Amino acid sequence: MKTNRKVYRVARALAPVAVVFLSVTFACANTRVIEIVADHDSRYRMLGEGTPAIIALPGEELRLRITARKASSQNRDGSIHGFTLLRAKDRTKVRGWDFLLQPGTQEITARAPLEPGNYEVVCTIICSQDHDGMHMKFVVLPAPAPPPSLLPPSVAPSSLATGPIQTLQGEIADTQCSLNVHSVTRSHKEMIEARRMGQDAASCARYCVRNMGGNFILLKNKTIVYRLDDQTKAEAFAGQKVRVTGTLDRATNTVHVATIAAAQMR
Ligand SMILES: [Cu+2]
Repeated sequence: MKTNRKVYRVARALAPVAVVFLSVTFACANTRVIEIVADHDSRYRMLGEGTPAIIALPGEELRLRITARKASSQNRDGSIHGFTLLRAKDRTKVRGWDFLLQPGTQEITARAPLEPGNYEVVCTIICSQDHDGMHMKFVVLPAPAPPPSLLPPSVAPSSLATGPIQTLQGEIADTQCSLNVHSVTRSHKEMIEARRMGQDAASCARYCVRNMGGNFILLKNKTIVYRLDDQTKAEAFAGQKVRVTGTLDRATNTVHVATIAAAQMR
C-alpha cells in the first residue's frame, strides 16, 4: 500500500505534463499502444521499465499489445495467463477488464477506469507456482486538464505543437562533454582520464553541470544531442542509459520531457 501511494504521488506530480502529452496524443486521434509481455516466469514486463506500470487518463482508450508466453501450467481452454484489473483499495474487479491470454501476441482495446487512483493488474490463471507474484501497477491520473494559460512555459501548447509523443533512448550526459566543450570524443573519457571531473560518467556529468554551467542532455548513439527541458528529472539519471518520452521541438532539438526511466535492455 505504501508503494502504491508513492507511485500515485509521483504520478500526481507528473499529471500536468501527462495530461498535456496524453491530450496531444488524443488530438492526433491515436490510441496509445502499450506493449506488455506476460512472461513464462509468471511476471508482467514492459520494455525498458524495471517495474512495469500503466499510467492513463480517466477513460482513456488504450490498445494493449500483450505477448503471452506459457509458464508451467495453463487453463483447459488453452489460455496461459490472465489480465484482470482490480481496484487497489478493495480488490474488486473493474468491469470490462477481465481478459484471458492465449499464447502469442494479442491486441486488446479497453478504456481506463474513470475514477483516478491506484489499480492493479493481476493474472487470474494459476500459471505456475510463482503465479501469486504476477501483477503490475495501473494508475489513473486525476482528470482536470489545466487551462493552457496555467501551464508552465516549458509545456505551453505553442512549444508542444512540435510533434507526436515519442521515446528516445540514449545516455544522460552534460552539454560540456557532449558538445565538445572540453572533450574531443563527445564523451566523458578525457575528463575521467584527467581525473579532474569525477571517476565515472555520472559524477562527471554532475560535476560539469554543477560547476561548469552545463545542462543535462540526452546523448543518442554518442553523436546526437537532445536538450531536455526537465533538468531535475534528468539529474536523477546522470550518466545512465535511459528512455525519455516526450515531444521533440525540432527547431531547438529540445525534448519536452514527460518521463525518464532507466533503460533495461532485454
Ligand atoms: Cu500468469
